[in-house]
Amino acid sequence: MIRKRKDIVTLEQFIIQQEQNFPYATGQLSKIIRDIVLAARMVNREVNKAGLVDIIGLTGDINAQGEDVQKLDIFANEQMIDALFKGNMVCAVGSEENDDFLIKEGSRGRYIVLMDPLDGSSNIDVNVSIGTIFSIYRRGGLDEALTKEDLLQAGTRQVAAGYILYGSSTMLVYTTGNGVDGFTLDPSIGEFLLSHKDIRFPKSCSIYSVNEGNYRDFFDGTKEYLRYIKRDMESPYSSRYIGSFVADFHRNLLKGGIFMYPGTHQRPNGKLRLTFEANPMALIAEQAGGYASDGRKRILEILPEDLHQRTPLFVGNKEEVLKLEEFIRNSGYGTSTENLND
Ligand code: P6P
Repeated sequence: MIRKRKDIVTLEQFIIQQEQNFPYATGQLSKIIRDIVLAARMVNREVNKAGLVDIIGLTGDINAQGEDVQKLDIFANEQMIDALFKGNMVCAVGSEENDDFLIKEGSRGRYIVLMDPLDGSSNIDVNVSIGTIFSIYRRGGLDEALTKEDLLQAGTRQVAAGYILYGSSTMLVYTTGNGVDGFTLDPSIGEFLLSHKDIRFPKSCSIYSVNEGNYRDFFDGTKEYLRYIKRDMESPYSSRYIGSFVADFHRNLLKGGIFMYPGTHQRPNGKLRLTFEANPMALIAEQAGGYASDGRKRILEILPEDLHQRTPLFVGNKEEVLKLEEFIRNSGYGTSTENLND
């Protein structure tokens, strides 16, 4: 069906409509979203031709996580930082690719952006979808120097969060606290068009996403939950795991599902980062009627101690995540005392 002109809403038009609906909005947040989208267009161009030019492959560097850094990681990180600081709205950026915060000296910008510039990058050279994840916070007073309390805020303090998925199509999904909306890039006109208005998790949860290769190392509660959802039943769950968080999360958001990156005996805090991955996706999940937990408590209420802090993550349909919490509660959460989220 050819969509009539009136049905086509660009991201720009949507932002203007939103600002009209919320008169108190200063438009600064929208400007940051635009800056992020500019960087995403540059990343998208390189991702789409990654197989053709010498931009795939490792730089030989190791990032703050001790992971090999792919060239597109660096490119995405640089594009995002450049667009955000040139936009003048942002005074500090925390990135999975940088050990510490990047502070724009003397900036009057009111906002702080935390991001994973290219999540799932280990999948780049096998052509699996990857993504950019971002969180936006507001700083405290403009006159005081930036403090640790400005830079490391609980997820409930996010004023916006979103991701760009570089997949079969390129999508932007974000929230400013008034629901979740999705935009698909039309490459023929270079515009992100509103394609998924007011996204909500489906009522039923039929998908679970977890790397079962780690099963033997899971804590009892996680194992018992997995046994529970695999029991004989009329409508069994499907197991879907891409190994690229943005792609797994996005599919579950649209089709209904629970994503799990549990803590294990080897890695009690799991693998995903609280600030760059768990918090933004937790806000999006809750805004879409879902929920995100570390297995015992709401992700958004965890006060980060460290920019690169990891957390166990269970996110998706609210009832499903609450059920998982019940299994963990009844079986006792891992024995580790190393969990930073205590
Ligand atoms: P594993 C990709 O490296 C990533 O950070 C996430 O995108 C993904 O969900 C996870 O790691 C996959 O980790 O240990 O299952 O390969």
